Amino acid sequence: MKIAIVCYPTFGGSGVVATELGIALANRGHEIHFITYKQPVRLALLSENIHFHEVNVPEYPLFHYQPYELALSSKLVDMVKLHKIDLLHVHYAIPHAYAGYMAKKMLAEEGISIPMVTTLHGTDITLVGSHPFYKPAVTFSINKSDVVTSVSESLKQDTLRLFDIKRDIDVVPNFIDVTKYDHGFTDCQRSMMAHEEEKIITHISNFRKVKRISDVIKIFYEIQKEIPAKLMMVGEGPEKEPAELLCEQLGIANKVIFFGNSNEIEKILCFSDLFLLPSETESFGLAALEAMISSVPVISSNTGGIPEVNKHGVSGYLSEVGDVQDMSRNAIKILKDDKELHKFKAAAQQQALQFDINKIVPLYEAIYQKAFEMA
Ligand code: GMT
Repeated sequence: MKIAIVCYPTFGGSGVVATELGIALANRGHEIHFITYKQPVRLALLSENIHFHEVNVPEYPLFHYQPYELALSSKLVDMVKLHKIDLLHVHYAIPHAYAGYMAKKMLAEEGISIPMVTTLHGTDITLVGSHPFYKPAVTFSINKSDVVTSVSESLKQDTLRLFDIKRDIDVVPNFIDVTKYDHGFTDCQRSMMAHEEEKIITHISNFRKVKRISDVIKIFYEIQKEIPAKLMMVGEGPEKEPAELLCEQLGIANKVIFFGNSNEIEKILCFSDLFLLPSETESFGLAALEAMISSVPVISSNTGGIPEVNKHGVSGYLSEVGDVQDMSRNAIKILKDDKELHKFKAAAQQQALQFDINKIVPLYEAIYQKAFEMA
């Protein structure tokens, strides 16, 4: 099948999922065309089966806002015709589902019928999409997609609650390529990051408000009072600077390392002992899954789709959003006893195996078949 994948090419979870899905589909013999404004960060190599088409938005001084949706839908029309693409799979409703639907209608005018699958990822529904300024367009493009998937049952319920949806939504969870985390390297170079007696705590995100970055720092502050530890902060975003300031105010700046964005997530997780994800809301929590497959237990909030991934008392612990004290207590409980830590590490990896890419990608292939029947 020839599939066009539309996504954000940056470090966000939706772009990561779209890219990994495209690579996996290409390995299964499909021809994949990524259509976005930059080559996706997790797409290292193009190949016979993996193509990238850049969407250019020419600057025009009259426009206060450059019309990306227009450029994207035009590019989709051109690429579908040029490469005889069979199906559009758009990730993140805004503005991709809207632009995809316009492309579909333009192609229909020329007698070309193409099914469109929309995958909802989270903030496109829970934060941005439900804003009154976007809501009618998001509702419309969800209702007009041939098949809609959401990355968790929780996100499906949020979508049905927040929008006037007149159709089914299929749940297809995020997934993990187990082989990527099956390290060829046995030495995680832990000693470069921490002394032997220190535990390594990690947080990875795009440092947006929704991630409650100050909770991450406060939880670590409590942990390091009882257990020698270092905190690895991976990612970039608006909350990074305030977080650095908070570390200085709390006198722990020498114990916290800010990495910025990284393409070496597997290596960082390889030497981590515990992962913190205290988000306000999280449709799935791909970062938690990446930690778990690396045998890193997760201390998280009990919100959105996280409980579908992180099992309380098994792969980590869940607490109410903002309950820093409970999260700190749970973290210390896991970290202070090596036997307990090992038990949680093994269980975290076991739980993550449920989301093995080889189980999930066939679900998307079945979704594509369904889209052809619906179109
Ligand atoms: O805020 C992020 O984590 C980025 C965001 C995105 O769309 O790029 O991630 C969302 O999609 C991921 C992949 O499906 C999910 O695993 C994340 O939980 C979700 N983020 C939120 O819901 C906040």
